Amino acid sequence: NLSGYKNVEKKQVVIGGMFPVHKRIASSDANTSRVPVSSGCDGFNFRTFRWTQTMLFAIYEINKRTDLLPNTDLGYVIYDSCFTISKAVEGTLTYLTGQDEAVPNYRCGTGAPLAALVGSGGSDLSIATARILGLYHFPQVGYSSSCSALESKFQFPTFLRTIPNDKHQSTAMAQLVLHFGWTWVGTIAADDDYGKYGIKDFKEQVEEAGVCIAFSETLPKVSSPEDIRRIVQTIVEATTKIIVVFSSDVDLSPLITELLNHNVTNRTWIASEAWVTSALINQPGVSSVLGGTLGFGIKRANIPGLQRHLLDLDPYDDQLTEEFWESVFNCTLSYRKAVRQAKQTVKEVNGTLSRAVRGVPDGLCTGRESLAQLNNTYSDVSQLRITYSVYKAVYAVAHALHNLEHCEAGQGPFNGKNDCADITNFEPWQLMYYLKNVRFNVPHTDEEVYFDNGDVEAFYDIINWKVDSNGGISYITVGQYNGSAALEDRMIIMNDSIVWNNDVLEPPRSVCSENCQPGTRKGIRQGEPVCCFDCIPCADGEISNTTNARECVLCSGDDWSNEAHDACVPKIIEFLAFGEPLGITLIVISAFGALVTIAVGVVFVLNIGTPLVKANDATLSFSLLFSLVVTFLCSIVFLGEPQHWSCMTSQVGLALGFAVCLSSIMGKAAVLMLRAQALKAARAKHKAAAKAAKAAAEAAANSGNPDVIATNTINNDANAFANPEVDVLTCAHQRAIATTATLIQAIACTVWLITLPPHPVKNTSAQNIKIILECDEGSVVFICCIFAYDILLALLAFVFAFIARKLEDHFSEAKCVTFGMLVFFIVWISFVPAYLSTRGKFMVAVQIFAILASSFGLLTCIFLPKCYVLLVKPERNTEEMMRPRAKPRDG
Ligand code: TCR
Repeated sequence: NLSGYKNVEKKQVVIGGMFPVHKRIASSDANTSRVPVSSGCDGFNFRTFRWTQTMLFAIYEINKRTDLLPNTDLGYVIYDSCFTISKAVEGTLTYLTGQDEAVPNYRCGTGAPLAALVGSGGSDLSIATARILGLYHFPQVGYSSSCSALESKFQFPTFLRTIPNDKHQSTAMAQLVLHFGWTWVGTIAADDDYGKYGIKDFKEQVEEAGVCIAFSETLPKVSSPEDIRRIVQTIVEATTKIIVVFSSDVDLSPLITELLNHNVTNRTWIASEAWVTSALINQPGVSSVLGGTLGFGIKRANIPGLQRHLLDLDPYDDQLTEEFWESVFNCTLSYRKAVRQAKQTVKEVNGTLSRAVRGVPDGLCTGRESLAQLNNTYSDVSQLRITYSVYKAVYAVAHALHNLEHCEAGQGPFNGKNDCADITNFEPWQLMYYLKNVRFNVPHTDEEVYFDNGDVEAFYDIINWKVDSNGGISYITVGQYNGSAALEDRMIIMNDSIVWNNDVLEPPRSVCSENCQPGTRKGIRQGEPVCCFDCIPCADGEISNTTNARECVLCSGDDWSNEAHDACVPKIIEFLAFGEPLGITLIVISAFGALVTIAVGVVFVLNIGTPLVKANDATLSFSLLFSLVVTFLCSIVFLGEPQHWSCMTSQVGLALGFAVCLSSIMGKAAVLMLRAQALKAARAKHKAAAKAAKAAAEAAANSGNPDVIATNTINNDANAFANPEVDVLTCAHQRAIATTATLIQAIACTVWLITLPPHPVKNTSAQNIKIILECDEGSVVFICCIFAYDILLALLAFVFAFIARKLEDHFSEAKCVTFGMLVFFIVWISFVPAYLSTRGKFMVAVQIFAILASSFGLLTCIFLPKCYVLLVKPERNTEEMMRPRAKPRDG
C-alpha cells in the first residue's frame, strides 16, 4: 500500500484510496494446519495503476495550490483491492482501524484524521465497502462504481460517486438498439453487480419496446474455460447479429481471446463503459471480431501535467511501483532476486553455469528504463475517462475539506447551534455533510461537479471502433447521450460517421423474423419469443395494409382484396355489355332473327291471297311472326347494365312474346287437331261406306264395271277434308283461343309489374371477387307462374299438334308444328342445367341463347317449308295442294 505525507508543519488530513491494481488474488493454499496469511495478488493491471497514480497526481496538485486547502496538506493511504471483494473489505477495515491486521470497530494511532475513501473500483467491491463505511458514517466517493443499486441512500447512506449511474447507460443502450431497429439481441453480463444490474435494466427497457433477447449469458468471475467455450458456442449458433456486453474488461478478455481463436466475425458488439476503451480488450488482431463495436464512454478530459507525472515515476517509491516496473519491463529490480531467478532457470535448463551467476544476472533492470518509449496503456492519456473520474473524486473530497476548514464560526451547519467542525479533528459524518453539498469546477476542464443524491450528471460519448489501415483500432466519437436532456433529444448520433463491422456502410439488421409485409399477418410460433414469427398470407377477401399486422381484416360488402392482399378494391362489376364480343354476337344473331322473321312476314304479305297463306288463318301466322320478332328483340334487352326499365321489359316482353307465340301456335294446332279428328271420323265413315261399296262392287264386279266406284271414293274424301263448316268454326275459335290465352298472360304480367316488379340488384354473394349486376325477379312465385303458363301453352300446342300430326296435307303443317314444339322443348330443357351451372354474365348469355334458339327453331320449323313453297315452288301453292293426300295404304 502506498502512503505519503508532505509538509509536516501544516495540518494534515489523510484520504484513503482503493484501486483494483491487480486482477485477481493468487489462489490461496487450502492447508489449514498453518497460520493463515492474507493471500497475495496476481495480474498487474496497468490501466488501474494509472488511476492510482492519478490520485497521487491530484493530491500533489492540490497540495501545491494556495487557493484550495492552503493550510492543510493531504496525505493518502491507498489499498489494492485486487478486484476482489474480500481484499476490498480487508483494505477498508485496515484503513478504518489503522492496523495492518484488520480489527473491526477499532482505530488507533494518533495519525492525522481520515477524510474519505476514494474507491473502491467495481460496484461489487464498493457495495461491500460502502456497507462497512456506512456503519461509521464514513464517506466514500466512488470513481468507477456505477451500478444502479448503489443509488439507494437507505442502504448506502455515505456513498457518493463521480461516475454516472448505470441506469442511464442501460437506457442509452436500449435507445441505441431501438434506434437501429434491432429486435433480436444477445446479452452477456459479468457475474457481478455491474453486469447483472446493467443488463437487467437494459433488458427491461428493450423488452418493453418489443425487442427480444436471443440469449443471455453470464461471464464467470473465476476463469473457467468450459464456461467461456460454452458462451462462444452460444454466440456462434445464435442468429442475432447484435450482442450487448455489460462487463469489466478484465472479465471479458478471456471470452474475446476465445472468440479470436474461433474467428467469430460478423457480429456487432455493444460495449458498456467498462470495456469500450480498454487496451485489455483492444488486443492486436481483434479488429476482425470487434471492428464496428459501438459503446458508451463517460466524460473524457485532458489533464495537463498528468502524463509527465506518470512518466516521472521512481520505481523505488514503493512496493506497487516496483512491481509495476518489473512487469512493464519484464525484469527484476533487486539484484538478489535476479540472481535467485537466474539460478533457477539455469538449473531448469541443464546445469551449465551462465554469465548471470558469475556477473550481472539476466533480466536485471536498472530503474532508469524509459517509460516514455514504451507503448503502454499506463502512459496512454488519450482516453482519460475513469482517470478523470478519479481526479474529480479527489477534488470533491478536497473541496469538501476546504469548505469544512473554512467554516465561519457561528455560521456552521451542525448540531442546530451553527457549529463548525475542526479540520484537525472532525467526525466522518461532518465531512459527509460538506461532500454532499459540494459544488466546484474541475481544474483544466471547468466542468461543474455536484452530487445530486450522490450521483453526477449522466453524460456519455458514443464510441465507435474503427479499423485503421494497419489493422489497429481507433475510437471515434459518433454521438452523445445526455441523460438529463429532454427525452427526445437525449441521444445525438451521427449515423453516417459510424463504421460497421466488415466496413459495411449500412447498419446491420438483427431480427429474428423479417417484418411481415402488407398482405400477410404475423403468426406466432409456439414456444418462441414474440419476435420470431411466421408471416401468413391473408385469405381471399381479407387484407392487411400495415407491416407486421397482427390480423387480416375482412373487406366490406362491395370490396374485395386485391392480388397482393394489401388493399380492398371495389369488386369487378359484371354484366353482359353491348360492346363486348359476346354481346355483339348476340345482338347480331337476334337482329338477324328479327330481320328474317320480318322477311318471312313480307313474303306472306306479298302472297296474302294465296291458299297457303290463307290456310290456317293468316292472322295467326302474322301474330306468330310478330311475336317472334318481339322475342328476338327482347333478347337484346337482356344485354347491357340492368336498369329498372330493362329488367321489366326483358322479362315481361319475353313472357308476353312467348305467350302470343305459343297461343298462336296452340290456336293453329287446335284447328289442325279438330280437322284431323273430323277427317278421321270422315275416313271411318268413308271406310265403312267403301267397305259397303266394295262389297257392292265385288258384287257388281261379278256383274262388271269397276271404274265408276273408284272415282266416287276420291271425291268423297276431298269433300270431307275441305269441309267449309269445320273451317269457319275454327277460324273464329282460333283467334278467340289465342287472344284469351295472351290476355291471361298480359293480365298476369300487369299484376306482376304493379305488385312486385323485377328490378336490378347487385349480387355480391354469388362470386367473391365480382359484383354481378342482374335483375331480381321481384317475386319468384310470379315469374314461375308466368313461365309455367307459357309452358302450359307450349304443352297444349304440342299435344294438339301431336294429335294432328297424322293429318297429311301437302305442307305437313301439323308435323311442322310438332317438330317446332319439340325443338322448343329440347332447347328449354337443355337450358335448365346450362343456366344453373353458369354464373354472372354467362347466365344471361345462356338465357339469350335459349331464347334465340327456340325462336329460330319455331321460325324455321313452321315457316321455312312454307317460304320454300312460296318462293321456290309457287306452282304447288294451289287449293289442290291443301287437301290431304290420299294415303298410300288407304289408296
Ligand atoms: N463501473 C464498473 C467497473 C468499471 C470498470 C471500468 C472496471 C467501470 N469502468 C473500467 C475497469 C475499467 C464502470 C462497476 O463495477 O461499477
